[in-house]
Amino acid sequence: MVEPDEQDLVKQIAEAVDELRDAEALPLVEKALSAGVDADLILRDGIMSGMKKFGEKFGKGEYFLPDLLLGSDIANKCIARVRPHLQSAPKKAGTVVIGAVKGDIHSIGKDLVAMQLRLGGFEVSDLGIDVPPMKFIEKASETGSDIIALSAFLTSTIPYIGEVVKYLKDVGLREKFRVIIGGTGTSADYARHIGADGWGRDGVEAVGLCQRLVASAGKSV
Ligand code: B12
Repeated sequence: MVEPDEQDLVKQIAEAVDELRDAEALPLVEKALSAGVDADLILRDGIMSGMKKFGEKFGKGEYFLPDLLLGSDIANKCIARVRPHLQSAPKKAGTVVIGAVKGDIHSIGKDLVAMQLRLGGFEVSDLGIDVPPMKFIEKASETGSDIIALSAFLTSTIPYIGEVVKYLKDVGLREKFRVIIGGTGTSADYARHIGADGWGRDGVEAVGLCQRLVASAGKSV
């Protein structure tokens, strides 16, 4: 049960992130943590909700690139502050290599997915942004990963997801790793179309998807 005061604080965090109020967002997060508000709630209904709203404003032409950069910076600082307080799962659920595909520098959503997978008990190797297709395969082989998770946002970078699947086939490793995808502009249909094993809307879906894929390893999904 969330108290009205707590709900109000979380709403204020979402508004401060959305309205790019740099000086206020982090102190509000700290205030909420001190007041005992659940860190997962602060992340989901506060910071992430604010990020979603400023993303929509950019889409509508109400915000411009410098606003996005500032918003990302504010959100990242807030996320870093709540991260140690988030609930984490105790045992190893599987191993994932994640990154944003070649040419793509969108990191915020990918970082959130990586964080939620870690909280879900997965061991995650985060290759960062602008990752060439073979790098994913090399890292997955080196770490004996179960899953390769690809993040892409741009019309010009989404095709690199398909490149990873193609290279996996070329080097005879397609059956060894499951491939999941996500990011604005991708979809479950697109995942099927390029022969990936799944698509996730957000970090929560990514955790469920990875759990199912690890559980079904060796069987067709
Ligand atoms: C912030 C942002 C930026 C920031 C990124 C900062 C950073 N460090 O990440 C900056 C300013 C750098 C940027 C740059 C550009 N951007 Co931009 N950006 C955005 C914006 C507004 C929000 C993205 C975001 O962070 N959202 C918040 C997070 C929490 O959500 P998310 O990213 O969607 O991630 C969630 C899910 O997608 C999913 N997910 C993400 N990855 C994965 C991976 C897996 C495996 C799974 C399962 C799930 C998953 O889970 C995440 C967590 O919930 C989007 C608009 C949008 N609606 O997506 C445009 C958007 C993606 N950008 C766009 C564009 C055009 C650009 C630029 C080309 C602009 C320019 N003219 O320079 C450049 C390209 C840079 C490059 N080479 O990559 C377009 C893409 C259009 C297209 N079809 O190509 C968009 C859609 C905006 C628009 N409506 O026009 N951008």
